[in-house]
Amino acid sequence: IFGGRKSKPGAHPWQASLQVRPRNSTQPFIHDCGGIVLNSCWILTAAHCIRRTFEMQVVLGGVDLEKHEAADQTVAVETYIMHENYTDIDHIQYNDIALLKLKTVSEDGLCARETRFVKAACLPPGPFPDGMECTISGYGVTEKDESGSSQLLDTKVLLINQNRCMAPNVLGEVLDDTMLCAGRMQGGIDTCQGDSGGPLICKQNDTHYVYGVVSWGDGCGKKNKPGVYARVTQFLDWINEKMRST
Ligand code: 4AZ
Repeated sequence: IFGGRKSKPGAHPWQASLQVRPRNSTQPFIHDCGGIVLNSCWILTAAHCIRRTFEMQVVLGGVDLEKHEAADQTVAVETYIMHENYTDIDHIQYNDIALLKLKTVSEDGLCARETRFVKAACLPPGPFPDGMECTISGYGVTEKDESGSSQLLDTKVLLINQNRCMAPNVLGEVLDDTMLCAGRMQGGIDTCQGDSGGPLICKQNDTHYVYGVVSWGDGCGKKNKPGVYARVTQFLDWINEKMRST
């Protein structure tokens, strides 16, 4: 996160750290991407975060990857479902969305336990207006640290009109309707590498909706280069169908 500040415990209870290690290894897991809690056993993330040859786990509840916190819940990933139409064309991510099914830890069929520090974000009921202020969070690269932040950081961004974002001096015609832009046109406030798969959350009537999934950008925090997010409202049927039938 560029232009962020340290998140308070429990401020983003849907935030996941998606961590990986080579299969059949005993190496420590390392943070690779963000994710978003949809319910006890399902995490929404970016398709480009799926590492087919790696073992994956998610860590929920904490705000510091280097500390063992009482609120931490570490849950293994059972399977992943990538969007069938996901493609990367010259680093532009189309249909950049995936689901992680977590392993059950108990006979009640639950995976993560809901607490004050671990909670689901809601799926959005429909589009939100351009200019709305929403929140990004993550452990990714910052303006001060190219290796990312062990502390969860957050900041506020604005939803940017699609046609404005498709202007030639902004991101251009490469955008499609599976994407949305959010950020600050003046620069300095943005997601970056390591935040991918994490949440763009918009609050309406005290409910927190996952409106975007951190996907890609032209660098980080640059003037006239807002961040690009998978547009969750385009994937509601896909998400509900996969969670229902898997
Ligand atoms: C990345 O490399 C990445 N500024 C994620 C988000 C943004 C840029 C790059 C948006 O995963």
